[in-house]
Amino acid sequence: MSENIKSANKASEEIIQWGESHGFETCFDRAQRLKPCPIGATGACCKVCHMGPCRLVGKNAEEEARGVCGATLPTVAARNLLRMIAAGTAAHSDHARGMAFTLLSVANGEAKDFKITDVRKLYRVAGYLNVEFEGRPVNDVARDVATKLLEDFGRQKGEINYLTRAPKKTQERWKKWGLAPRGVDREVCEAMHRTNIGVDHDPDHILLHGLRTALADGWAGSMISTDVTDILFGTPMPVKAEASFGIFKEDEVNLVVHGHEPLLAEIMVDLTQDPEMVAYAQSKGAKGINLGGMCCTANEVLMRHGIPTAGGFTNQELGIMTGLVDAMTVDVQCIMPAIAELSKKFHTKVITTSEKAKMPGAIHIEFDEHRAKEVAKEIIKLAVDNFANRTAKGSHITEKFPVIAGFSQEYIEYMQGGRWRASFRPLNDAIIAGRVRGVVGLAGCDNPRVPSTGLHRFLATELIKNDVLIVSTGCGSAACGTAGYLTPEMALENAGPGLREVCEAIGIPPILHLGSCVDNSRILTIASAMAAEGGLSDEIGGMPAVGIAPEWMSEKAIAIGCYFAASGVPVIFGGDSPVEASEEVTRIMTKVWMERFMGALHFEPDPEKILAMALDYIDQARERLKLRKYEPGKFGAERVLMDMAARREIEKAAKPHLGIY
Ligand code: XCC
Repeated sequence: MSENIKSANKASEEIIQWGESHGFETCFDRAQRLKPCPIGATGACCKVCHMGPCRLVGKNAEEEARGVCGATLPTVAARNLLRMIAAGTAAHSDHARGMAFTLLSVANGEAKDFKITDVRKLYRVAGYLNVEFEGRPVNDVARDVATKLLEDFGRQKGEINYLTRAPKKTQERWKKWGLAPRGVDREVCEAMHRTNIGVDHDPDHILLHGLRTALADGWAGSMISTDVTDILFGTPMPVKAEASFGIFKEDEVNLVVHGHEPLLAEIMVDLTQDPEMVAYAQSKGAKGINLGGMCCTANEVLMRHGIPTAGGFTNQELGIMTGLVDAMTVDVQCIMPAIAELSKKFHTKVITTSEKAKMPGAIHIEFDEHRAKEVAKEIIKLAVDNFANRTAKGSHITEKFPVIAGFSQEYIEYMQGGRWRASFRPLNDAIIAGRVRGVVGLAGCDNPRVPSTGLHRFLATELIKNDVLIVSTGCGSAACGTAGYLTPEMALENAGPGLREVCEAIGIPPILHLGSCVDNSRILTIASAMAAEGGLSDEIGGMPAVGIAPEWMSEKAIAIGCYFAASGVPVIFGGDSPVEASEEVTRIMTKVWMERFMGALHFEPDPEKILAMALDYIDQARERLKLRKYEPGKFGAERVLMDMAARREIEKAAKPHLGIY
């Protein structure tokens, strides 16, 4: 048994310890054994050519160190960061490209198992793209929308479509500094070119292209993915679900969808309830088929259908160690290759489903949107057939928590004024009055190098105590969900009095689960809507808002952090800086970006300091906007508001389709 805690999540920790006592290795053990390379970790290693790798360390290293070609430490560190941004942008955007192609296939009648679910959203997006929609067949509109969105990937000149959704002033800043992305592929390609040996050597210039590339992620790739997924599968609205390992059922086939793409998972939602499939499961001795999720695929189907989640990134091996997972499908991103090996020690079948990603030791059943149901059936049958192979081996956990998820921009607008008066007025007013001190986006991965999910938990509770409303995504949401934080009751028990009052009045939890990591784009459009509503900043920059990714580990997180910084949001990442070796690069990301864009990217390993920095940024923004000074405890005792249960009843009566709430 280990002395030190590896996960802040009780259920996870229990499985980790069970695994240790049974000789199963996980990322937690490997993280302890493998110390990060001290040179690479700080951005001081250059391996872009074969005269190196050059390690820019040593007594007199600092900013004067040079590689064989003469590249300085700031150049090397900036290039390393730009390559991370490019990789993260490519990941989100390639996923988005797949979604846009699926929309096109649906419009052309070539993907018969999918349909356009949210026509209203399709029209909204058509409006952003200047696609005529009135009086036209839905599929024609969808075809034009998909075609226009696809242009954003390969466009050579001009600007990506959605930049105009940002406030004018934000757009002007981008224009002034040459940051308006042309097309996703062009920016990623240019990032790789510029960081190739002997091309761009000015750290500021390199990092400006980093921001341009990141903006292509946020305002094209990720935003396209969010919009198309909403069009195809519905724009999320609040839905009740459950989180943690207790979602697995002893007497049903447990099928887990893990990864990022929602297409296969969406088909599974219906098919696992299909009478033919259920009968098949029963014929094999199971009571039914229980679909669960992991990482961001989980978030996609949780947001739209209330499918339960077993948690985020560091829970994937632990899920297999419950011994209850009959099959786990994995597509792309954040899949640990370790699960294939581990699964062999249990009965779990790991199935890779993307043409882009295979894994030695896994079964490959390729998903194809043109025969989605057929592929899904094959996988479900494989899971069902494997049910009989379950043994008693495993760490069975029963703990689970209720979760309210499904907060889209559209729903947040609706809940603040109904369908015809949808707005952000109440939230802006609550911030102006000081009931809500500010807003924090709590996002990003969970990480085995800290007690996993622990920093998310600490910041979530402390921020809401300080009357800060949280919007969460990705594994940040999973961390909060598996801690039991995504419920309205969280506001009653833990939020500061001002925030609690607002949550009760509107009927929301103090932590709003906005979806998967590509859904960080929802935060961009929410911030833009708040700017348009008036009374706060008239651009994204200058809002009392901060982004935090306390346990980040993926290059995708870096791309996200940078598109928020370029859009005007100060961002604080946990852990040590991947460019720590260069003071100049650190200065550019913090001071220089702040002056130009009102955003910044900090790295701070101490969670108490992250909290203090975030509150300080919020209070500074309030002061600059000449808002009333935030006073803790000022609100909350004035009047009794309608209680949550009563509010939900009224909502339900007014909008029966929201009855799930
Ligand atoms: Fe991956 Fe999206 Fe990080 Fe989680 S938060 S570990 S990137 S799954 Ni995106």
